[in-house]
Amino acid sequence: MSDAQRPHFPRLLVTGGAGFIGSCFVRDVLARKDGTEIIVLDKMTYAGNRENLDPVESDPELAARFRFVQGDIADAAVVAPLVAEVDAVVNFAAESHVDRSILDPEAFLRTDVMGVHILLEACRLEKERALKGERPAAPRFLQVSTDEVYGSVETGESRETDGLEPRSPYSAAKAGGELLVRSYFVTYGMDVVVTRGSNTYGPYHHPEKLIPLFITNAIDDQQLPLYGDGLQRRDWLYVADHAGAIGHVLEHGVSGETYNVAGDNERTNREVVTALLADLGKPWSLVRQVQDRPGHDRRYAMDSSKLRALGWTNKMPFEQGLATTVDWYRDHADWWRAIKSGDWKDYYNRQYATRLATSSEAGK
Ligand code: NAD
Ligand code: TDX
Repeated sequence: MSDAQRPHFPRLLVTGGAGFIGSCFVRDVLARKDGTEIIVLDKMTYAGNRENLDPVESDPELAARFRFVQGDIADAAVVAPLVAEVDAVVNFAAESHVDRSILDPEAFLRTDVMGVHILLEACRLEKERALKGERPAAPRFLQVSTDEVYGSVETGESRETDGLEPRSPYSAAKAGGELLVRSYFVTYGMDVVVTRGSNTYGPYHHPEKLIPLFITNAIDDQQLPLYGDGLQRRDWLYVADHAGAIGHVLEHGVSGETYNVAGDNERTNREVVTALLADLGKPWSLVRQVQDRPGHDRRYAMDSSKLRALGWTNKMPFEQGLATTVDWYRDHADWWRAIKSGDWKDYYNRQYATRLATSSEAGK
């Protein structure tokens, strides 16, 4: 392997690595076979799923460079010794669902703000150890953030220098987390980078989010609860592209900088639903117009020329990525049926029972 191909950070702590995007990052980085070793720290909330890491754990070569630890990023006693072992921390761990943040905000503050604080403190301790010569360098810290911190963007595209105007408990907590990260760069001179990704979709996506919920409901001929007029706009980013961008920023990002990761696939929710129903061969009559999400952000859109200038490009066109995703859910019914059982029913009823009972035809 040439020096150019050798990773700068060969030992990684990946927090939230049993979730949707984190597990894709772990699978893809280990599959590069460049010698990188990964420890995953994951609390295994309802969103964590060990099966997402099966492709790693069932391959002896990949498994030899992988370790799984169940624990909370907000628990300093768990976090500190793990951070001491690695060259970089990539923080995917979060409560990540806007609707759950509206039902129950507190868990979001604990993980998305306090958890980030605990991780940063552990990195700061390691920086002090590096200064004393007890380790070669301080760890790099990469915070995985979101386009939602910009708030609803009616026109144009958000740039990294724009102000943050989060509007849900989820996005407010994520904004708090990344502002803390920035403060550790300014105050303690720590090596930190932040990514802000667009709405991500693809295989292993928990079925509480729009695309996997609607695909799996439609497979079972269940109703599809479309919030409000369905004309909200999102920019869709394929999960492997998002994970690749995070890897790129980890390797090449300038310390203290933030990078937008856009998919450049802006669609209304109606357009997304139309496309996935066509892929599934299911009728629009499944769609119900239901009560809107409170404070629903109308549109997200970002300019990611800063990341492109760093050498990253987005590969997956939306229609192709969506068709691949639909096929994956068709082929992996055991994976999502296991999630859509047990506690899922309580959540689903809390979120949708009244909405569906008072819904109307969505009209095409
Ligand atoms: P996810 O909900 O699928 O996974 C989150 C993972 O974090 C789960 O495995 C969960 O068990 C773990 N976790 C939660 N709390 C934890 C804690 N206190 N300690 C340790 N582990 C904990 O989320 P995702 O969609 O994969 O998102 C990953 C990250 O990317 C999040 O930070 C999210 O804010 C960000 N993001 C997501 C999207 C998206 O569209 N999904 C877009 C932009 C940014
Ligand atoms: O049942 C639904 N009906 C519906 O109309 C659901 C679950 C969603 N929607 C709408 C709301 C949004 O306009 O679909 C759009 C997408 O909703 P989500 O999948 O819940 O995603 P969003 O709220 O946009 O947030 C996502 O993208 C940014 C992720 O969940 C965040 O973690 C990420 O930061």
